Amino acid sequence: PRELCPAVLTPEQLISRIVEVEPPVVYLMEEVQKPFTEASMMMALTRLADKELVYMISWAKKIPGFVELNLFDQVHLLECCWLEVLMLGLMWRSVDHPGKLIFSPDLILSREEGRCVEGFMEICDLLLAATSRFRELKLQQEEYVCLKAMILLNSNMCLVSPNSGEVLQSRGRLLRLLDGVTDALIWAIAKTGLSFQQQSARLAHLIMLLSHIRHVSNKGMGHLHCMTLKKMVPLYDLLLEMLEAHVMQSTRISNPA
Ligand code: AOE
Repeated sequence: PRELCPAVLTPEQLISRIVEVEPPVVYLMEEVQKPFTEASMMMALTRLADKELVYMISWAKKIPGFVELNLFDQVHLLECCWLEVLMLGLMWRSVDHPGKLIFSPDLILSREEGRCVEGFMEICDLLLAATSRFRELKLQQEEYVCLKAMILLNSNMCLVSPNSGEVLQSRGRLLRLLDGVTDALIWAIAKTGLSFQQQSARLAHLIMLLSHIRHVSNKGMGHLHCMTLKKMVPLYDLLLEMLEAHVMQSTRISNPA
């Protein structure tokens, strides 16, 4: 029946909806005593991520169509993509500040400051490299919000094998949502007044950056896992399990158990 279908939005309407539901910039709002120690920097980053994750959940729920997916898919998508989404947000905040990572307006780090956390500089360099690429491309806000929604909706594409009607139906809705966001991104790129050829190239460049972000996220998960084992990140058991699930996933191919 018609009333059960969400009204189909035009690309323009979809983008303005996604722009409207952007989460606010989060402040750490704590005195961070410098110079940082490994523990104090990890503590600050964890507190920040903690606040951002709360906003991320309500952001996802406001993406048109997301709450119509089955609950397991909603949870699984968020589990898969949270660090990628945080990282893309970080890149967007940092895009006009070459060489700096704007974790929050009150937590700005350069790669040099990353030296105090073991293994952090390597991740910083990957984050800074992707940020520079976005700067070169002059990423627009409308493109940014589409990419972020794509990360969310594309994050568990290959994981669950549909084995029931309900799962299959939710999967179909997910693919349609993803198509909607793709159309929105294409529309946003078309607005820039580039030639057809250049529009296609820009779409390809932006989407290729998503695989880089997935890569940095996998590296970051591994790093976070090491830090957690060193007791540098105060994590609840449940979060710890979630993190371990990620690390096992991304190492499964390289060292099969
Ligand atoms: C990137 C962006 C950002 O805004 C904040 C942070 C803070 C920490 C940073 C990370 C980042 C970049 C990569 C870093 C990492 C620390 C080490 C790593 C630098 O190299 C992230 C701190 C994260 C702490 C929380 C970890 C547990 C969260 C589990 C969440 C989960 O699995 N679920 C299901 C909740 C999903 C809710 C949406």
